Amino acid sequence: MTDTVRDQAATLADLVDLEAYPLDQPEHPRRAEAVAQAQDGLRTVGCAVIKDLIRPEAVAALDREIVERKHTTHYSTQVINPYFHVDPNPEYPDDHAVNTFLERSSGFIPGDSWEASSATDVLFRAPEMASFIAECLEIPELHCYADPLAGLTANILDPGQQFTWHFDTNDFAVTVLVAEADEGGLFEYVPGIRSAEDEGFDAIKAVLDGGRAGVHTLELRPGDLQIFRGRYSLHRVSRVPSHSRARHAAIFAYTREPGVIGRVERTRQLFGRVLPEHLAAEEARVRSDELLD
Ligand SMILES: O=C(O)CCC(=O)C(=O)O
Ligand SMILES: [Fe+2]
Repeated sequence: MTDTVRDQAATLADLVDLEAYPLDQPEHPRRAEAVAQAQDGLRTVGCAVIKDLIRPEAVAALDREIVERKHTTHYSTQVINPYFHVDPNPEYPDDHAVNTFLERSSGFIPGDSWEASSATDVLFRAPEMASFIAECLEIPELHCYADPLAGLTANILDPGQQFTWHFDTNDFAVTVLVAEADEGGLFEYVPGIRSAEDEGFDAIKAVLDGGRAGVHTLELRPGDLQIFRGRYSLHRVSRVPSHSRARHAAIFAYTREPGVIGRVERTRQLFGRVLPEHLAAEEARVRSDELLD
């Protein structure tokens, strides 16, 4: 099995525990049960965890792929507000959420580091994964995020690093924890702290200042799949202490519409470069809401 994953393109059956989660059988009751549980989590707290979806041998293969590509990680230490802005905004008071900046010191392995036959890419692009996740999110269909850098990534938190409180620009994110820290590196979130109509600045500020009201800490183990609505839920990965192992998470981005590409400025911030696709998409972009980012 390990050799299969390493030497030739893996199949869904090599990667996913199809016995427990028959993603390849749309009518199977065990799949329906997993979908129902995930829908419940997503409706109530904007988060679902599908425990042990990835087979243990496959988790090892995914981590090997991350370790092999770790030299391509774009690390950046920045002091950001929850909207990924780095500069103060004079329209708001100094003690406002918009003008509260915290350290983000993780790195991303970009999508173009994985070739099409890699286990990570096969898992990301499996149609059974996209349709399962779409059902969990109760949306008609999903497409792999077409961004060549941000579609498939790994989030790397080396010892000493943290990914501070922020919102995602995508409505939801899909994460597979691949290697956990010995300590820290915990995913924490505040469900629905803002909405498309309400910025929720006061509640956000309280969390940035260390308040714990509404904060959930997720129990996530390697091989678990997390589906998370990060557009409206403030979230972070807590600091990995300097004496711990690194934390590695594969992040799969899917979009409702095909052909979506990320913003130029954000791409440069996260990956240190942009591709021609990003510049072209910037021209054509249509905003979907009026939120700050
Ligand atoms: O590494 C994770 O679990 C998620 C990190 C995150 O929130 C992000 O990449 O936007
Ligand atoms: Fe995020």
